Amino acid sequence: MQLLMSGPSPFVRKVLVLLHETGQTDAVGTVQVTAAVGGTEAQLAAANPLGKIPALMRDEGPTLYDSRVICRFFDDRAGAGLYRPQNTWETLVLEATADGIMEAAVLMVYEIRFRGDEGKNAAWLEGQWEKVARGLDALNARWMAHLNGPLDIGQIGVGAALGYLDLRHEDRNWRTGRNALAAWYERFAERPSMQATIPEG
Ligand SMILES: N[C@@H](CCC(=O)N[C@@H](CS)C(=O)NCC(=O)O)C(=O)O
Repeated sequence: MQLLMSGPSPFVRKVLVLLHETGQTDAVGTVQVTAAVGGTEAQLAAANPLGKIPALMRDEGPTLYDSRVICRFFDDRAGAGLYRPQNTWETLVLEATADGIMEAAVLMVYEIRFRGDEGKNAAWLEGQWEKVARGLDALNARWMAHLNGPLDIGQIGVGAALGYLDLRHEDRNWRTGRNALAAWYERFAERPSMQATIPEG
């Protein structure tokens, strides 16, 4: 199997962390591709019509895309139980919250990349950051018991999202006023799976 990816993507990191946590890194090769709005590589466009990473080309069966689908596939493959069979809906909402934070944070990067500092729409950027901030507030206020429980895909998503904020939005100081979440991330970031997947670039 081949995972189409690019280093800094938080959605890719979710998959990579899950692969480490479930002992499946040897089952997958990685292919670096350019995933850019308006500049999608042909290989990626052929694998995923949406032109987004991650995409997983399998030896048998069609290509899988969207990190949620790929994570679920590898969880199932390993019988890892990272979707908490006893608490699936809560776990999926936590994963969706993490994904939403990533989406807004990635869109902010695209806005600046495409329009530049001169042309960027400040109100739109702030609107995206409000989504991030509200998501972080919810995590800090309501999700700490879940985050401190047994490892699951929701925690992996939150770890990838916070790592991306440190990489691309350090100036926003997401830790301020969110002590519980910040303390949780300090510990979570020490996991070997997180250390092995620190994004670059
Ligand atoms: N919902 C998707 C989002 C993936 C996504 O937005 N990936 C970004 C990179 S971080 C991408 O490929 N962007 C290129 C584009 O939108 O054309 C997932 O969970 O995999």
